[in-house]
Formats: sequence, C-alpha cells, structure tokens
Amino acid sequence: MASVVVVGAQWGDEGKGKVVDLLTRYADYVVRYQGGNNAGHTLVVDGKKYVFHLVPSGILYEDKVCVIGNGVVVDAAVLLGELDDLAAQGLQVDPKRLLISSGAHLIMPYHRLLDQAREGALSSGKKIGTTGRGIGPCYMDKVGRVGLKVGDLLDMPLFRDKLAAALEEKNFMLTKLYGQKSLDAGAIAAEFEPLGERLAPFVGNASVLLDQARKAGRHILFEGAQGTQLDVDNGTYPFVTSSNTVAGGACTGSGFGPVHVDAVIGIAKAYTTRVGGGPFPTELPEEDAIGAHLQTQGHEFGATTGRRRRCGWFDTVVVRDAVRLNGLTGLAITKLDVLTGLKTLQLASHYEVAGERYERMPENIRKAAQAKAFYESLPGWDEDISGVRELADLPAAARDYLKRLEDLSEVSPAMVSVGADREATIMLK
Ligand code: 2SA
Ligand code: GDP
Ligand code: MG
Repeated sequence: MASVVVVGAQWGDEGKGKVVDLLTRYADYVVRYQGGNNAGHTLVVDGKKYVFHLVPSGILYEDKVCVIGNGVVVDAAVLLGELDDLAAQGLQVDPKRLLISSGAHLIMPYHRLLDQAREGALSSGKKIGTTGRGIGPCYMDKVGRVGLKVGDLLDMPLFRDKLAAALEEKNFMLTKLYGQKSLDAGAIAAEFEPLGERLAPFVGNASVLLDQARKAGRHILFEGAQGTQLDVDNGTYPFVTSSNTVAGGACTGSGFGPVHVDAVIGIAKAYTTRVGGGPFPTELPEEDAIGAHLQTQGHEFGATTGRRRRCGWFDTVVVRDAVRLNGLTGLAITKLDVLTGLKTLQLASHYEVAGERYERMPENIRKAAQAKAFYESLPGWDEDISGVRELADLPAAARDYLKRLEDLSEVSPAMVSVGADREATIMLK
C-alpha cells in the first residue's frame, strides 16, 4: 500500500501511536494532518516510553521523513521542546527529517487563555473538557481568517502586522468578557522571533513534498489524532475537538489528493474510552467494578493532561459510524489484553432513544445523550494473552469475541494488539 491513513475509530486514545509506529516500518513519510498538542500518542519501544504531542510518531525511525501538515495547529514552543527532548535522548532531528508546513496555523498565547477562560465560564453539564491547549480558539481564527501561520514567522514585519490586528479583538475579549489583563503585541513578537529563527530550517511546502514522494513511488503514512466521534463535522458536536479527525482530513490537512489514498485503517480499543464531556452510551460508572478494571488495567489517564479517562464497553454503533465516515478498509483492535480476567464481556449492538431504535449515533445531541445501549453478552477468558503472537493461540473466548465484534462492526480486523510494546501484536493480514 503506497498511501495509508490511520484514524481513531472511537473518541481518541485508541493506541494510534503504537499502530502508527508499527506501520512506519513500511513507510517513507509519516504525516500529522490535524489537531495539535491536544494529542498524546504513546509509544513503547524496548520497554522505553515516548509520548509525542506534535512530532509525528515516525520520528523514532532515523530513515523516515516526518511532516506536520497545514491542517495542524502548532504551538511553536511545545514543538521545539519536543525536539529538544529528543536531542537530549540522543536523537538530533535534522531538517531533512522534519518538514513543517508554512500553512499550519500558530497557537498564540491568547488562544490558550481564551480556551481556558471560555471553558471555565461554562456550567458543569456544558463543559467540553478541552485540553486547554488553545486548539479551539486557534481553529476559530483560522476559519475567521485572522490566524497567524508558521510561514509568517519567516516574515516578521507581516507577523507583527497580523498580530497587531488580531490582538485588538483578542484584548477586547480577554479584558471585557473574561476580566483578564490585556496582552502586549511587542512582547509576543519578541517571544516568537527566536522561536521562528529555530523553526525556519524546517518550514516548507508539505503538499509539494508529498506529491513528489508519491510520484517517486514512496510510501506515505498519515497519522490521525483524536478520534472519529471527536470530528468537528461528524462527531458528537459540540463535544468534539475543532478539526476534521476523519480520514478526509488527511487530504485537506496536508494538501494530498483523495484519489491517491490507498487504504484507511481505523484503530479501536477492545473497549471504549472518552476524555472530557459529552455522550458516551456504553459508559460504565466510575464506581462500577468493571469500569474500575478497565481504568486501572488499561492505565486510562490522558497522555496530555493526565485526566482520568471515562471507560465503557465496546460500542459497535460507534465503530460502524467510523467505517462509514472514514471509508475504513481495515481495523486494528488494541488493548485486548486489558479484558483478561473479566467473566462476561458485552458488545453494544444498537441504541434506543424514547423507544426508537438507532443503528448509528443520533445526530441530535440530546438524543445522543439519552441513548440507551443494548448489548450482546459473551464469555470472557482468564489466560494471560500478552505473549500471544498468532490468532490461533488466543483462547477460544477471545477469538469468539473478536469475530462477533468484527461481524457487528462490519469491518475485519487486520491487527490485534495485546500489549503496549511494538512486539505485542498479532498480525492478521
Ligand atoms: P480540545 O482541547 O479543544 O481538542 O478538546 C475538545 C475535546 O476533544 C477531546 N480531546 C481528546 N480526547 C482524547 N484524547 C486526547 N488527547 C489526550 C490523550 C487527552 C488528554 O492522548 O490522552 O491528555 O487529556 C484529546 N485531545 C482532545 C477533549 O477531551 C475534549 O472532549
Ligand atoms: P493514541 O492517542 O491513540 O495514540 O493513544 P494513547 O497513547 O493516548 O493511549 C493509548 C495507551 O494504550 C498508551 O498508553 C499505549 O502505550 C497503550 N497501549 C497501546 N496498545 C496497547 C495494548 O494492546 N495493550 C495495552 N495494555 N496497552 C496498549
Ligand atoms: Mg492519545
């Protein structure tokens, strides 16, 4: 497969980092195309843990080129911090190995302040539970045509002009709406100028680079962040992030033509988690013993904010939505090992809202919040499966669970993950 898109099929944190890392073996280019440092992608290589927020996971392979596409929102200081951390671990990232699109928008200090202030002003049931990284306000400015781009850092007079214009409105909002201090354009420009100087060698045109790569027959892997149900157009709006997390975002977010995408792989956990507010029909209460099992055995804490992730049963309604919205050609199931020890497992097959049957997530957010999940029960297993590398070696109950999950989700698994490490994987195709 020349060009493959990897997306989260649920609400994020499905283990995309691990799967992307595995697939990177076959890729020449690894591309982030949406989101920003709200993402947290964890990789475990030879027992060593890496968490990336902005740098594509492919960075650990020294012969791969990583790309941050125009659809990403970049916190320049965070990105440079990740590069510094890698350098401190002996991995000096050369500009030949990382290209940052000049069209990617910059997360500015006022974006972070506004994100946190707006979230703070919402009443408890209305809170989105954002990561507070300034993602929403940055995308608002992009769509509102007042954003600053990475490329503007290479033209400081232009940067200063755009900043001064943007700050007029932002200072009004910060002071009048949220009672905060106004920000100083000169101080912000002075903070960004050295960041721009350091980033300059990495800045370029991602679309042109990827087109050349494609024409040369190189393999390109697009690494999605967050998950399908967090897509701003197709997710459980308004409890979503502010970008297109679905596979279509890989094209708009990197300047790559849709007909050149050969495969789309969805990643789903063997159960479901969600961070932040919003509907979650298969959620188990925090005090529930099974919910507690998933949370503790799965170490379900946010990789960016450390927040406790909400946990629940696998939801085939959500995954069927993902199959349709992304055009999934295959599925990778992760964290099957976390289910070990549970006596009975449940797979949600459909919902009901006020007596009406739903085979997909209701579009109306109030209905989505009221959706009652209906389940099929299957027996669990007790055997440790973390060392299994062949499907046939899984306990029969685990194989039956995967088969029923596959039938109800209407997509076939291409890979099953049974541990955080690269090696803890069962390849099916
Ligand atoms: P934002 O900050 O504007 O994107 O938040 C909007 C919603 O999107 C959710 N969101 C996420 N959900 C799961 N994982 C994410 N990344 C981190 C991780 C999250 C963390 O890998 O664990 O550490 O808390 C992520 N990023 C955004 C968010 O919870 C809001 O519901
Ligand atoms: P991402 O945002 O989709 O990349 O996922 P995260 O990194 O936020 O969360 C997934 C977590 O599960 C990480 O801590 C991974 O190391 C871990 N993980 C991935 N696959 C497996 C698996 O098969 N089993 C177990 N036990 N952990 C896994
Ligand atoms: Mg994550």
